[in-house]
Amino acid sequence: MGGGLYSTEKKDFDKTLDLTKLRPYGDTINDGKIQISFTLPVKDGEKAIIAAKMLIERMGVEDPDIVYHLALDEGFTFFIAYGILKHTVDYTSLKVEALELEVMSFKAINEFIKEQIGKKIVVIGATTGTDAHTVGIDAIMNMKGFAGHYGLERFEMIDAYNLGSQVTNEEFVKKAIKLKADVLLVSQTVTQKDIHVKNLTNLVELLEAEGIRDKIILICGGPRISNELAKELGYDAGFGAGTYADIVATFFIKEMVKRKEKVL
Ligand code: B12
Repeated sequence: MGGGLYSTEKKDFDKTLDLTKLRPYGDTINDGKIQISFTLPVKDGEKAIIAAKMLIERMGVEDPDIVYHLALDEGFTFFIAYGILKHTVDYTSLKVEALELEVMSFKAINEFIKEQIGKKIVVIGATTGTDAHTVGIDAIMNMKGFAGHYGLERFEMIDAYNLGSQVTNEEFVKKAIKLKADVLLVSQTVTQKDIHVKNLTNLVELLEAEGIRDKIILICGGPRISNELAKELGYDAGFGAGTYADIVATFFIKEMVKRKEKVL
């Protein structure tokens, strides 16, 4: 019997996973297949498709196939394309600042604070700058919490203040000083034109100018925030999508104790 579309014959596919030459996976290991989508500010049509293919090839993607294009407006076209990525990365050479945490339970966190810290922890959270997204910081702070995980306001040993959104860095720092904050939680969702990087950096500068950066545990979070980026910007940690209050609380209570032990 011949091959055909639904053949169950064994093909001689590449099955070697070489982590020094990591490539995307589509149907089989090392096939490099990816999907890309973007919009071009030109009218939909044959010329736009050719331009899209040329751009994709310049990204290092071979054999581009435009599988969908849609006129968004008179002068804008949206594309979805498949192709084969030529590039590889050496996964074994990567050194990433990943947070390795054994997440504690709600009960264990309260007990740990009572026993190891001996006072209520003051935590202030806000979405800062022009960013209006509140759902992320609310998920971490609000009493009812998120996806079955209580928020920080629910913890007996945490005094949690949620300042809401569009809080200026100046207001945030003022509040931190007034309430003698132990922990600051900053949420950033909008990343257009790297506005989050500028805003997060400005907060660090203000805290340094006030001489309180070292006295505070400074944490940022948001869907496009990684621990790697946070460290780069001068934060103690960064958390992305899928974070819950217990995860971030485990980090800051352990960090507080670590700092206390260093002083002794
Ligand atoms: C709801 C929403 C809005 C609402 C927000 C209402 C509100 N009260 O929050 C409104 C309509 C106001 C809005 C406005 C805008 N939005 Co909007 N919005 C969204 C949407 C649909 C959902 C976001 C959300 O609520 N997620 C749910 C929460 C629970 O998830 P999360 O934020 O990731 O939070 C989790 C983690 O990231 C983490 N986390 C978050 N913060 C923190 C902080 C700390 C300290 C820690 C530890 C963890 C942590 O924990 C959370 C729980 O796990 C997204 C698209 C999407 N589907 O994601 C777009 C989206 C975020 N918005 C977007 C944009 C562009 C805008 C506008 C600029 C649009 C415009 N042109 O006007 C404006 C911005 C206005 C402004 N000044 O900020 C873009 C952002 C693109 C980018 N990367 O910059 C998105 C991705 C949509 C898109 N695909 O284009 N938006």
